[in-house]
Amino acid sequence: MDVINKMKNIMELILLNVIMNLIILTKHTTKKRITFMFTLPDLPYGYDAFGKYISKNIMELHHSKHHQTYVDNVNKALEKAPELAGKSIEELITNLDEAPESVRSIIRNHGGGHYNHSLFWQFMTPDGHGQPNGNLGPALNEKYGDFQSFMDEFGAKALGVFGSGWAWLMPDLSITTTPNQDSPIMEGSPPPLLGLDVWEHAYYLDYTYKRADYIKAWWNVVNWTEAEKRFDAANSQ
Ligand code: MN3
Repeated sequence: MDVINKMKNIMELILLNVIMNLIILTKHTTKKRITFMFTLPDLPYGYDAFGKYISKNIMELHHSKHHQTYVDNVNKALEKAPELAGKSIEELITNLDEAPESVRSIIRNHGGGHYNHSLFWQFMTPDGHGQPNGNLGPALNEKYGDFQSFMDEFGAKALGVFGSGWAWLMPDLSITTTPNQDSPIMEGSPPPLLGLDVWEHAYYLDYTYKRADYIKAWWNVVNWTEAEKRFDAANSQ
């Protein structure tokens, strides 16, 4: 009888141990998954940084609501496809065929939105100096004749995006556009030097339907230092 009771006690202890370990393991895994979630990046300037060019109202909504929604939705998609956890946003949107079909279009649209907007905030600065210097300025002049001609062509392409999308300056200095939240990197292109969000949410409160006026104003806040840095990095590879 004593032996049986002792055995029972030992079995109970072992069982308790297994349960405790399972709890610790579950907690650990949950914690690990959360660290892979995407977060809204802070802006490197205040919502009111762009004064008359892009209002505080637009900046606040665009960052804290629109961009936040992209982040939240791509995180929700990853909860449904835990096998994708730990991948960078670039890895996710350049390997869309690896995502389960049930979350693929969410990752394309909202993952693309998170990637594009994370870049877009860096492409602007309250300390814009109007034109690129360094290596990029002369390279643009060589390709387009002069800086004004480059701006005209970029502006025309941005204006020509039907519906919602983006205009991009690529490392080879070509100008391209994408619909919705697609990024050039989805098609295997290198990351852009510069990009302009021409979704209505980016300008309608300030410019209503006048996208051309928004594009014209945007040149005043372009972060050419960032574009130059990206141009030099692309050329040193
Ligand atoms: Mn936007």
